[in-house]
Amino acid sequence: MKLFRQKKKDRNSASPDTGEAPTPPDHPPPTDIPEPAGSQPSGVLDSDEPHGKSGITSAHNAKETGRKGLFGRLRSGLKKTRDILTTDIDDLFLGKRRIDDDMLEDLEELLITSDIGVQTTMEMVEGIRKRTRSISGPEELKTVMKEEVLALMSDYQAPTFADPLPKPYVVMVLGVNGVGKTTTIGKLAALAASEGKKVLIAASDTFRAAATEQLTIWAERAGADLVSHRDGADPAAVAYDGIEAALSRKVDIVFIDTAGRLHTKVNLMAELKKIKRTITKKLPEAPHEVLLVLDATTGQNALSQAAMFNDEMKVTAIALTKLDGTAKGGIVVSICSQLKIPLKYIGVGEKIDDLQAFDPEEFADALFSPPVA
Ligand SMILES: Nc1nc2c(ncn2[C@@H]2O[C@H](COP(=O)(O)OP(=O)(O)OP(=O)(O)O)[C@@H](O)[C@H]2O)c(=O)[nH]1
Ligand SMILES: [Mg+2]
Repeated sequence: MKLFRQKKKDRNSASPDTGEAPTPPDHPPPTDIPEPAGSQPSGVLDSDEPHGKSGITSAHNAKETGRKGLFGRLRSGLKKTRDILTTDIDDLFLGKRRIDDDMLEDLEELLITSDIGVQTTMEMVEGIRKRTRSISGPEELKTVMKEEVLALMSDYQAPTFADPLPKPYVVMVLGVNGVGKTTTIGKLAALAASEGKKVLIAASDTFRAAATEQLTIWAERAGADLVSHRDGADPAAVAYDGIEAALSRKVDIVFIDTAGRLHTKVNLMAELKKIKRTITKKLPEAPHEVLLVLDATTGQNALSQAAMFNDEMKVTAIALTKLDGTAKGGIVVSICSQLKIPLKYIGVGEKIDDLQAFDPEEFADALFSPPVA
């Protein structure tokens, strides 16, 4: 299994049109970059994984240990969301044996609190309503909910492999400021490097002061080359130079970091398009992946960000960050069921190995599994 794969077909057609552009969350530029947990990333989901689906391969030997570790991190990251979906469901049944309308209403509220979203919640509750006869206690309800969640996420279709990948394989990374673009690039670069890929990062966020310094640290940590210009330089020129360097150095994968905010949204979109046009001049089929980074803690706002970027930039994949510690993990179900863009990666922490390939079954397991004794 490989980290970077191509899509089977273009599933990037429709996305909900929400009109107004969302306001980017304000966040101060990160000054303190968390230390990696180990000297090497430990991302592991290999061909022997139980679900046999998407996978991030690692050069590590301790596959099983790593897998358990990753699942554990996913599970603990989702604790707040799981508490809503499981503990609170136990409470719903207090003094009752059967599901009634009041209980379904309370359930709706719980699901919306977890940021599954109104539309997705309605679909899910409808599915549960049809099956109430077979539910006579909280555990059965959780089982049914897990099945409903999985059914809603079934739109997700793991991309198929195209080996060998085009070389260089160019991933342009987008998202509003503070969502975790640079961090995700650092994590992905480290994973790709651990698979033996030669990686180069182009520092095309020349807008925010210190963005290049932050990326330099991540590149060093990941063992990747970096192409950068001075602050305020033309981001498209940096990307162009990055592709040129990648071609001459025989690089396998290029990540292009971009700004999350310019003076206006119009400026930002114009700049992103210019970067795309410019790299196409050097490499006509690039970018091979337009990866949108979304922050799970922004909840439903993430969906409108996806619509906005997709309209302008034709997003081909999503990375969802900050699933650790949020009570809004239900957004994953919304993203999978409402967007026609594959959710490929999830971020479960700030460290270099806190990134996983998204697997719907594993996610549903982590969301509904009972506490470990
Ligand atoms: N808890 C948690 N924090 C994360 C995760 N991913 C990123 N962060 C943190 O989010 C903050 C912003 O991350 P950046 O990678 O700088 O975000 P960015 O999108 O590049 O931001 P701009 O360059 O300002 O647009 C940093 O403090 C990161 O450590 C994650 O999966 N979990
Ligand atoms: Mg950044």
